Amino acid sequence: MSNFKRVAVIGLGYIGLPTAAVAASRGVDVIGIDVVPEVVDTINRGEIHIVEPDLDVAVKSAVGSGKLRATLKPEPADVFILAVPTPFKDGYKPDVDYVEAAARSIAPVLKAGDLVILESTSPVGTTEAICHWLASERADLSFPHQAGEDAQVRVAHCPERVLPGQVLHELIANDRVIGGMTRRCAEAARDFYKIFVMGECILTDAKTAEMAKLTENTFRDVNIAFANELSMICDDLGINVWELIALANRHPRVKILQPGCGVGGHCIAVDPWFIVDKSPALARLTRTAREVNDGKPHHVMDQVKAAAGRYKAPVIACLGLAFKPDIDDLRESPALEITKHLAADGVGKILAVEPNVKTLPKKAQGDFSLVSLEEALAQADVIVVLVKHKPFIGLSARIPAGKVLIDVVNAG
Ligand code: SAJ
Repeated sequence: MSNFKRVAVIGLGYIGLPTAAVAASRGVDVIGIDVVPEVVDTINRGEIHIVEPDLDVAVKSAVGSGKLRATLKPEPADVFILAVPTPFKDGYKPDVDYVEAAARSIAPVLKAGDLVILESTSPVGTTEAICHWLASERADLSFPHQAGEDAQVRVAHCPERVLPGQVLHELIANDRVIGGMTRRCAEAARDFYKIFVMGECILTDAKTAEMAKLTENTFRDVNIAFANELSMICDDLGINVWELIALANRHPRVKILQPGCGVGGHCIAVDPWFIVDKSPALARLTRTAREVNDGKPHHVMDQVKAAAGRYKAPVIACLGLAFKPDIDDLRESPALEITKHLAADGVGKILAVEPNVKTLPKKAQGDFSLVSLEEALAQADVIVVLVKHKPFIGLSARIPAGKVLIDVVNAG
């Protein structure tokens, strides 16, 4: 190991914090940098501010051993990992402002020999933009876009690919795509990841690595869109989409994904827009898939409204608010949006059930109440299963006669 004695991780969120903790567990001195004082304080107490299995133990031990320390201001290090959010702005334009701010924030402490790695999922060209931003701050140092292999600072992109809920395992086990601004930039980044990655590290250029990450999530989005489109066609034709998909998947070369109430989270519903933004005329399928998936919640709402119309003062139970099964993450959740909209549209009295959440954060609140599953089943006229959480599986047998069940996720 050890040209990499000190690592600075910029952005202590869902990716940065686990990465910092895992690197620290391998004996590297890690400084975690975040702009939010409460986040820094929480971590320095050995605690965490996000929900991810086993992360609490990893951070506690990393901080306890003195290998991980959080701070608000960048300090000198040998490797800098940028792991800040890349959301989109109005009009689905990628917002790389956090990346730019993070890059500029480390510029004052950079020195010859350092390695800068972008982990944030980013539009094609962002790694090169980082070189330009750094060069504009530090005319005394040379960067790969100017000096190629002779650059004093190396820059690479290594997109994170971990699945929320399995981050600590996937961080170590997954293969990594490493795109260097030059070959040696990629090799330096590989040497760093080899400290804790057991998967294979595959080297390429920065642009290809950027596009590879966007491609992975877009592949998922397009395939889920096909499943969602099928579900809407089947509703129209009176065909059971679950049976249909199970039958089609008996073909050795067919593997259709599962329809749902829409696509949520901060990755799959966002990243395809980065491709559309760069190549609007060519990315037709990618754009359409996004539109199909974003249209699915409206289809579900129409189904619920039609069912509720049969009752005078309908009570509707929405089962599941999280963005996918068996997690408590409510951000960018189509199930939550559907529940909020049904309540705001006055479709009836709305009850919500979310077994993974005790109280709703302010942002998630709406004109509905959070109740237990038993209460919801007893009170509601229309029961709509939006997320396939474990407690909802096999629910149809428990629905009292005379009530309508809309099972969007094949809870069964
Ligand atoms: N979904 C369906 N049908 C399916 C599969 C998923 O409707 O058959 C929905 C889910 O309910 C959810 C959304 O899609 O709303 C996304 O869920 P997910 O579990 O497919 O993925 P994410 O967003 O949690 O994580 C993805 C992962 N990417 C891929 O699997 C290609 C993860 O590896 C990435 O690291 C992560 O995005 C990221 O950070 O980009």
